[in-house]
Amino acid sequence: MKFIHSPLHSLHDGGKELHRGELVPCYEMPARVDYILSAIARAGWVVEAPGDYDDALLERVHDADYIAFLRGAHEAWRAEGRDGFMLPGAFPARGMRRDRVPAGLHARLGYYAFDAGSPIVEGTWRAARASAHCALAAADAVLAGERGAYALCRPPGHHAGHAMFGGYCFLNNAALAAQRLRDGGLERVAVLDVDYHHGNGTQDIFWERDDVLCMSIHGDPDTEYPFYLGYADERGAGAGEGFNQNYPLPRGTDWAAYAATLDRVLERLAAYAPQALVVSLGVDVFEGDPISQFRLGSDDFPRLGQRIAALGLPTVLVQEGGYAVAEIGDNVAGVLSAFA
Ligand code: Q9C
Ligand code: ZN
Repeated sequence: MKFIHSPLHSLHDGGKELHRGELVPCYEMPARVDYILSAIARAGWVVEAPGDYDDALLERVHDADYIAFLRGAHEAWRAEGRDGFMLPGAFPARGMRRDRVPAGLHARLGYYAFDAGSPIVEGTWRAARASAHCALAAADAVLAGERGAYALCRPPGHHAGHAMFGGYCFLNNAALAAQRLRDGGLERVAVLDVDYHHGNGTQDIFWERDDVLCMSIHGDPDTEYPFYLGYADERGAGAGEGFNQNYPLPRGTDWAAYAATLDRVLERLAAYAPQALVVSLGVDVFEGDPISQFRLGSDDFPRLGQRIAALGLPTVLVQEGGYAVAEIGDNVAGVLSAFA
């Protein structure tokens, strides 16, 4: 098993997010990685840095103009005489134009964002790029024959769509890993998203495709972020019909109820007979998570890992959410212990 991490993640720091009408320090903070690294070290596992990858690879999954926007956004912000974190304040809602990308910086910011909770700072692009490289390197390790590889990605990725950012995510690391596995010659890849929040970005990217099965178990979007996607009747379109599957669960779901759904999901996933698996590993399903509402205990994470590992598939695990910072390391290591 390989463990991939880049210290460049810490360049993405210092922002505030709009949370229930108030600007608060970001829940998605660099210290999350420190706790995960400590738990990895305690387990005796060794972390490696990813290699460098050409930006053109990001366009296997994302829109070229969107990538160019992310790359240049903060520099343009500073060129306008501003500094610090960028947050959008206006979005193209129903009835408004989404068929043209406006010219102005603030207009483009709102066009590509879907919330005001995902600030861009000076180092965001470099951190997001390094995070994507971790996922690509983990996919490469699995292509080279590793049974498992863990990408300690930060910022996370599963909310980032083909041409949109939000939910603390800018580049979709899990989607990039899945695409890398496809480009490496595997014909069928499955993505299993166990983060508390629906993986709307991954769904968006693979919506019309049958070569990447997307399954997500998450808090019911009727009350949980991202609210406007993640319902059970979203099943994909065209060739992708039936290859997107959502399993929303109510607030307060505990391990017993979660495991019953998980078993059903794993059975359907196995029936697809994928040649590799990508896990969007959010541990914000933890009972102590400050922004989430499931009730999994720390003892449940090894159980979660064991059930996924029992599929026996070559597996890339990609870090997504988890905001109970003091416990995040043990919870992640609990899942990984089933693979390592
Ligand atoms: N401040 C992940 O777990 N928060 N993202 C909604 C706005 C957004 C979570 C309230 C939560 C995003 C990767
Ligand atoms: Zn989450």
